Amino acid sequence: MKQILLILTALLCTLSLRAQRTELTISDGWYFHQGEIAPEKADPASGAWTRVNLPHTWNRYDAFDETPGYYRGVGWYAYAFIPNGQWQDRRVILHFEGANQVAEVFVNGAPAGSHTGGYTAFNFDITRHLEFGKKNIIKVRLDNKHDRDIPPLNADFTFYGGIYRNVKLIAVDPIHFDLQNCASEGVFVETPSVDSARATVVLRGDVVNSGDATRAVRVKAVLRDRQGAVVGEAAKAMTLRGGSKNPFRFDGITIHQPHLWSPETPYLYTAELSVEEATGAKNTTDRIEIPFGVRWFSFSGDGFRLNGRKYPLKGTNRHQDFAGLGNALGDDYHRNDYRKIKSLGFNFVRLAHYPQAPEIYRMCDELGLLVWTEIPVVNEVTPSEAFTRNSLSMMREQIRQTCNHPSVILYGYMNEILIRMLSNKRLTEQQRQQVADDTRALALKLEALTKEEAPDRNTVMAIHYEDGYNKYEVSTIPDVVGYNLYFGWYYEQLEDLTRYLTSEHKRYPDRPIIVSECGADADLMNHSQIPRSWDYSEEYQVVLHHSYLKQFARMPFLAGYALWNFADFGAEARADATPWINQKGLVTYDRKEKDVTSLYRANLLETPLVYIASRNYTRRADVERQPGIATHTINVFGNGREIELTVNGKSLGSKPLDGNMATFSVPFRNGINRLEATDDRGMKDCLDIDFTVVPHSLKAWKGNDLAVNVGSYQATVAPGTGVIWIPDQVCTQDGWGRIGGKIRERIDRQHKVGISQNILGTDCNPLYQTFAEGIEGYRFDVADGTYRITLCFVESNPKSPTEDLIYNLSGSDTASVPAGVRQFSVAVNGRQLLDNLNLARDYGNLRAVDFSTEVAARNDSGIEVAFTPNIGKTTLSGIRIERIK
Ligand code: GCB
Repeated sequence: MKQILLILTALLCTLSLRAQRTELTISDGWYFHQGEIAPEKADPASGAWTRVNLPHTWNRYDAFDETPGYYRGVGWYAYAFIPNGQWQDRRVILHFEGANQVAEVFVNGAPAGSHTGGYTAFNFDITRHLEFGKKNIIKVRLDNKHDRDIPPLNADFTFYGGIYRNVKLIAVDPIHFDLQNCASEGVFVETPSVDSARATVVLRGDVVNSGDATRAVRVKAVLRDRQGAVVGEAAKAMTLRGGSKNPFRFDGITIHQPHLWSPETPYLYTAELSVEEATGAKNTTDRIEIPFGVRWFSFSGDGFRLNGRKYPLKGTNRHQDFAGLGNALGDDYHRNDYRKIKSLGFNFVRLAHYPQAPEIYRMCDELGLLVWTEIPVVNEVTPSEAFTRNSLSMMREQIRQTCNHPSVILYGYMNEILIRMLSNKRLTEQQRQQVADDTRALALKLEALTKEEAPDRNTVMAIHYEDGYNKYEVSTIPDVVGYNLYFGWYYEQLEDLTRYLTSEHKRYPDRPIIVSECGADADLMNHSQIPRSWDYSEEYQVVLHHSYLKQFARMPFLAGYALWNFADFGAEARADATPWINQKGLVTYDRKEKDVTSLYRANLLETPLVYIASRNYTRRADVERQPGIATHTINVFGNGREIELTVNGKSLGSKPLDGNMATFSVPFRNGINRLEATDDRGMKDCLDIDFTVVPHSLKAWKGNDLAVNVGSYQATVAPGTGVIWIPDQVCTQDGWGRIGGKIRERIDRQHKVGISQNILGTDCNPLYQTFAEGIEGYRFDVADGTYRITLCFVESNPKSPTEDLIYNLSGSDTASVPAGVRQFSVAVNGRQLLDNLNLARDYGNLRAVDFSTEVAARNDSGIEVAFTPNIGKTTLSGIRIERIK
């Protein structure tokens, strides 16, 4: 009897399980065709399609090649499958976690639905189109072309096209929780009142009966704690007519003495919701589990409070792409990022500038990271009905898809939305007012919608350093104002941060203020002993963040900060040290740590830490300052009080950690130098630095490779080869250096040296982006011997024709050389090496051009390179000598 009962129970369980939801991720073996597809090629097997796996973007490569722009247009996807025979009497939903940006979906040729917006999930009930027992084809026509009615219009990130997130088939009983409420979970968990004694939980949603017959059901909710113990329950009987959708709501389930969710204790309860048939076998027709958290928070002019205590938000922004993959990242990549963010000690993330993958919100709940999530309305709005409609629907989708997550506290709807208008000097005041009015009108609608949809969250927008937001009353609309501030980078000095924020706080004492962005670009190849803005060095990035962190600590009225950015990210229009990416990441595009990462560790973590910075610069070269010794600055980060540093066992003394950092001037000798840092608690770190000390007088030089980054005050370590191009210098007596010529210093972007453009034909932009123009000579007083000398050039004159134009020129005679282009000759030790070199004519603008030759230094001649101009000014970007014998 007992056995029969067991078998019966097992059977009932299987039956009821079979009746419940099945989710199947369908990522592999899709077909893809870039562009519109001709009718004769419509069959994915026609050969016009390639096989791809999802996540996929068609801009994986072209957003990173040397041709400006990337494909923005149509792409077709197809997926062939035989539907699971057990799904015959079920509803089948096709669910996309995200596809950029307009999707039209067809099943077996019939339209199944369309969706606008590249960053939120959407789904369609495809049941009626399915044919069981045979092959079915899903096709998706996706379009990422620029569209004035779809946000984002323009922004500093790449708008990759493709189905770049997961796609799922979901099979459910005809009686189920609504899956088509903006592709959300269809059930919403709210905690309208929480304190440490009790939490009130509200559950609401809709049950759908997509069958024909009327059915009687019971909707049940069970709340469980982490151990599985029941902490609340509710149930409701409902009669569902065929083809109807029926709302339910459980008010006032109370959890006593709740475990509060916070980044330190991310405690999650589970709400189990089920629909059961009220008659017959009482099958469970649908069942979902929603993790939820219990916490309360508030923003004021005095900062942020979580669960009743002041809680400064310490966070980072994060984009969703990765080197070599574009934005087509599997969930593991996302998980790795968020684990890393958490491990650095942050408690807050801003998902700039769009909603991100669902797995991310889940991770943030679980890891304990507070979240600001926003829709991609960036830089400007289009005053059209369609733009407004699209923005509102993105916000509605974002909220419904993410509001069950306790981690989410802020819904954002605009980033630097007046930047185009405020920076356009040609606009009249009337035109400006018009733009501001249009923007305000949209902001007010988004604000109202967000308040209606998510009354228990706060609204936010991020503005830039411009009083226009106050003047035109745009910043007065959201609950919280995020300030994207780049003092000491795009403008003014580092310390102006405090001046400005303090004055904003004085003007608007009730305004909750977050620093929503701050940062500096840095490339692992650039290293500077005199770090300054726009040098892309790891060292300046440290200077900036160090200063900001100290300043934040002195402004307790701030709700917090989110630095820009966790990782470098694709920004196709940029051409900095490494082109096509924004390099303000703490980690590189492929997630290597920059120095600054550990400054944050030291600042945020309580576990004792000592860290000698410059892990990416352990092979160095420089000129001696005293015989045999070159002096470089070394930063040590830590969270103790004091650091002692030794080099090769010799103490350089102790220094207090100021803002988690102590800076030492370290005398390096040729070869391996062992650095050891010890703090007042006995915590240690050590690092070996392999230093090549170049003697002042090259006669005594024992090395065999001396490479100089001409026109630059910083060192560049070439990626790949590791060649160290040391800073340039003016020629010294008995030494080496530049004769004549001028370094291009720009004063628009602070004090940047050189140009900010991509250089073709090299992976080492910084070598070519700096140069000496009008240079007369370069001298190395080396000992007699045979050397290889390499000269590096680039044509940087913006007036030079592009390559295409060049090939239209009639000939190479000087008469046809366009104005503004240079032509010069180069001789090495009296022998003419380059005769009338014309970079623009022969190689085009902004292309790296190297020449090398052997040169003999005899009878104390050293090596002397002479530049003679014929047209315009001479130029030189890099010079290198290698000893052959
Ligand atoms: C900003 C923008 C962000 C950019 C960043 C930068 O203010 O909001 O999208 O990437 O500056 O690096 O310039």
